[in-house]
Formats: sequence, C-alpha cells, structure tokens
Amino acid sequence: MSYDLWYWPSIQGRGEFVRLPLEAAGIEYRDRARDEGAEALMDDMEARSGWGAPYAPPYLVDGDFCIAQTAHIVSWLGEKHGFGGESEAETLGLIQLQLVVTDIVAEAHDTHHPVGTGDYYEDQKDEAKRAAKGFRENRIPKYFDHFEAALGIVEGPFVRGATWSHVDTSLFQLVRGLEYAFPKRMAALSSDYPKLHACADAVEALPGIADYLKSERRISFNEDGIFRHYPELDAD
Ligand SMILES: N[C@@H](CCC(=O)N[C@@H](CS)C(=O)NCC(=O)O)C(=O)O
Repeated sequence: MSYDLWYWPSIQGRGEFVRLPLEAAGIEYRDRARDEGAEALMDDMEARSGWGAPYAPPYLVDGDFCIAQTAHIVSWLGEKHGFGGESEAETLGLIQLQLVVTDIVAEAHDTHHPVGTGDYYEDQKDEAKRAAKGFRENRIPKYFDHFEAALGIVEGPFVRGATWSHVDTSLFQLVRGLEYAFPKRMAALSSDYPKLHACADAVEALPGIADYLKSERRISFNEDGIFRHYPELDAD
C-alpha cells in the first residue's frame, strides 16, 4: 500500500508536517506534485468532489479515499499506523495538541503576512514588524509553556513518554522552523524549554527521520514557505 501526498512542490510548508510521520513510520508514499508539478496538483484538486474533497493542500489519498487538513491527516495516520493515542483520553489529548500546533503555525505565517496572504511581504513590512514583535515576545513563550507542560506529563523525550507520536514530529518541525525564522529569539529562549528541545532532538534521531533529513526529499526552509527568515523580524 502506498499513499499519494499532494502538496506544493517547492516548499516544506504544511506538507512537511505530513511527510515527517510518514517518514518516521517508514510508510510508503508518493509526493505527487514533487514528481508531476504544481499544475498536476491544481488539476487533481479541482477534479475532487464529495466527502474528503480538499479545500487546500496538503491532502492524502488512498484509492478513492481522500483526507485533508494537516492536523486531521496526521491524527488519522496516527490512529491507523500506531503513532496516535492508546486510550481515548490520550488520543483526544494528542489531537488537541496537534490543533494547538495548527494555531501557532498559522500565527508564524501571519508574522510575515499580517495583512493579506495574497499580497507581497514587501507591501506589509511595517505591519509584519509589529506582528513579529508580539509573536516573538508573547506568543512563542505562551505556546511553548503549553508544549513544555505537555511533555512533562509522562517521563521520556516524547509526549507519550518513550514512544513518538504525530505530535512529536510536528513539534520537531515547529521548533526547527522557528529556529530558522527567528534564530535570535529561539536562542534566547532555548534554556527555558529543555523538554521541547529534547523532544525535537529525539525526533531528529529517529532512524526514519535521520535518513529523511539526509535525503533530497527534505528540501530546505526558504522564503516562500511558512517559516521565513527575514532578519528585520527577529530579535532577542
Ligand atoms: N488549515 C489547513 C490550511 C491549508 C493551507 O492553508 N494550505 C496552504 C498551503 S500551506 C494553501 O495552499 N492554501 C490555499 C488557500 O488557502 O487558498 C491545514 O492545516 O491543512
């Protein structure tokens, strides 16, 4: 069995939050738009209708089945492939955390596009500076406090303890993305969040992830993605 992942080909973006658990679990998938281009993605998306029809990429396809929305996809994969929760409380807790990741990812995006997603960064630089300041100073610590507390529930590097879940791969991507976008702020905060950094490091060391990060499939962060490094938006 192999899934088809559809996502924009030239950025990590939200697609990366889906790739990571697939890679960590050694699940086969084809990254269709990386192989066939963005036009193929748009054609495929337009052709889909009914239950599961995606509003936006990423989405994952298995035969006639299609599932979209990043948090929804990875939570579903977790339940199906053994990296979700083992009890109802754990499953719901993980999904809840995954939805918190969705929120901070959207806020990270809005630091460089606080006014209009369809407008150029250059046309909203002043607003971006203001948005980034609030994000750096207030929002990152508030979210990180929440993740640090979640990582303290059970002993071990991951939210579930010794075993990774879809939340851990997302926390890894979030931490590395923010380190790319806001290196000064992340360096200043790093000692306040030992569990979060230990979790990111433990995900990075998972064999499937270590192999993936060395491969050509892991493209670099860039200034077209969600996590963008604009030096003027960063500070201690
Ligand atoms: N809430 C959705 C957001 C999906 C989304 O915004 N996808 C972006 C790329 S990262 C996109 O192509 N959006 C097109 C649009 O919103 O019109 C998720 O988490 O998957």
